[in-house]
Amino acid sequence: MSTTIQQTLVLLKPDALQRDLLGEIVSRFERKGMKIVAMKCIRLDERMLEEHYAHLSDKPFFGTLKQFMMQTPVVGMVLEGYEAVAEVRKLVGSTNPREADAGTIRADLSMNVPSNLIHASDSLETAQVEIKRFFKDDELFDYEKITDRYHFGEGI
Ligand code: DAT
Ligand code: MG
Repeated sequence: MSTTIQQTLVLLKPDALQRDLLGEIVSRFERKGMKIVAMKCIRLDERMLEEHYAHLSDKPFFGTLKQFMMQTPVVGMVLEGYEAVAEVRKLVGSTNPREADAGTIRADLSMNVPSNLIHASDSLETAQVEIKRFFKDDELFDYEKITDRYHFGEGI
């Protein structure tokens, strides 16, 4: 089976910051073995959110969602690893935390939308667009982790 190294975008939402869960969430990705290739605080504005959540612009909760996302800065991260897009979504869990599988970030640590702690890109195409939306090329770092050497051949 062939696997590919991918990058994906994560945003730690204002509820993660307010509830002091930034470290807990980052730690889950570190323990999983994902590589953090970018990380910074971002103050989202209306324009960025209208682009980022364009697929929800006709929903009745769109205004509330934007207000929620602007309450505090968010923490943006780019994570890298084998099949990173799907792997990160798996660790994050379903949109509604009460329907998410136990063991996921949303199920373990949250109760409701929109305060489900974290955004993660939902496909490789989306990830590429979202990384560019929030990070400049020179904010992404290429480096070797010792664990990179544990993968041989195809890296299954
Ligand atoms: P996801 O974040 O799992 O990719 P999404 O892209 O469908 O889910 O929605 C983006 C965010 O919008 C979601 O994380 C929380 C919020 N949201 C979605 N459905 C909602 C609803 N019915 N009421 C309030 N907020 C909602
Ligand atoms: Mg989404």
